[in-house]
Amino acid sequence: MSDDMPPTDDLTLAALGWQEFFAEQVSDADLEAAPPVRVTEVHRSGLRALGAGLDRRIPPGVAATVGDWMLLDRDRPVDSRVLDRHSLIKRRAPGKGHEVQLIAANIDTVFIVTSCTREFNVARLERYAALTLEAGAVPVIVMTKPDLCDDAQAMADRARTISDRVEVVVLDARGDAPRRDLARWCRPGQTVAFLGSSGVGKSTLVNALSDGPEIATQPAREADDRGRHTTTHRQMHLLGNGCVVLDTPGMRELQLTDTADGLATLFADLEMLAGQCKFRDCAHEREPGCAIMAALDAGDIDANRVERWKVLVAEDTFNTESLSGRRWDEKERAEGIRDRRARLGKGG
Ligand SMILES: Nc1nc2c(ncn2[C@@H]2O[C@H](COP(=O)(O)OP(=O)(O)O)[C@@H](O)[C@H]2O)c(=O)[nH]1
Ligand SMILES: [Mg+2]
Ligand SMILES: [Zn+2]
Repeated sequence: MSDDMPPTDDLTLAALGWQEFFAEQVSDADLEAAPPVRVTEVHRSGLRALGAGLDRRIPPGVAATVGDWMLLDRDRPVDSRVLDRHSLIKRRAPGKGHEVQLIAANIDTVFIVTSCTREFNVARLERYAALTLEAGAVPVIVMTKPDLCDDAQAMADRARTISDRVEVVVLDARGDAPRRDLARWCRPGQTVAFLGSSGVGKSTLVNALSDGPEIATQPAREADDRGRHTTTHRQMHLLGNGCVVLDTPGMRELQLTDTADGLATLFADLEMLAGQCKFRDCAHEREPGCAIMAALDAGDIDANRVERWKVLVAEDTFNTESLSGRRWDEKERAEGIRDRRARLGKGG
């Protein structure tokens, strides 16, 4: 973090995305004692939090993530009270550790960014969509780089088969398309986040949206020589229109945990069918009375989609149990998940 940041004296809570949901959690006395601040940056060295006329660095140790609202304890910032979240995006931390990593809090809309190139992968999009639904945010798939693809619409049609709960927008991230086509979600008081692999255009989208009177909160040296933002860590940008935008670095591995509800929402049609299987613990492989197998045989549902659903459910079940303390053999885990992935032909 840098000390040469522009002044934030004229910052208001509204510009930071303060909503009724948070106001309802605090009394006048609370506000008197400890002003609300929002976590706008997460670094290894700690958090940065902004409030009305406030710009504070908070050392590591407080259980907050980017997007969180806290009542700032001026004397002991790490003791600041974190307000209840209306949404929380999390994943299983990469690596062998059994930990949950908080990605962002209090996001209204998640733009799941993919490009109309070889990067496009339905299984990965489903993974992000389930995570977003579980978090309590609205997923929107944004497909960039249509100019680099022969048939972007065909690709978009594939994305549209993911779920009727998820809208798909195709746009060139450069220029003014993002402002126009994402305006429905980027309204004053809303907080939106861009998730997706590295290189798909997330920062380009953020730049396109903030092209204009962005409230400058970014240290100069973290913008490149043309003044554009680059992404080294999770950071919120305050747009002039009162919308807050979170840019994230690409996540190489997105492991689900505690995502049963999100998966059930995303795959509502399959979950409903599964409810009609004869056995409650039906694995939909070759059990008698399996409604999923029957629908497959009848050609009513897509076999690949069913396989992807099973992969995600298996992974979520495994991670959820292991993170909550159940001891699994690493081999058992690797075998179960790899088996299914192999059948799919790719990692997703
Ligand atoms: N042709 C084309 N290039 C794009 C588009 N969107 C982004 N890019 C380029 O893709 C590269 C990666 O973009 P960036 O925003 O840094 O991706 P991020 O890693 O997701 O933040 C940059 O060179 C962008 O100019 C698009 O719609 N069309
Ligand atoms: Mg970026
Ligand atoms: Zn079944």
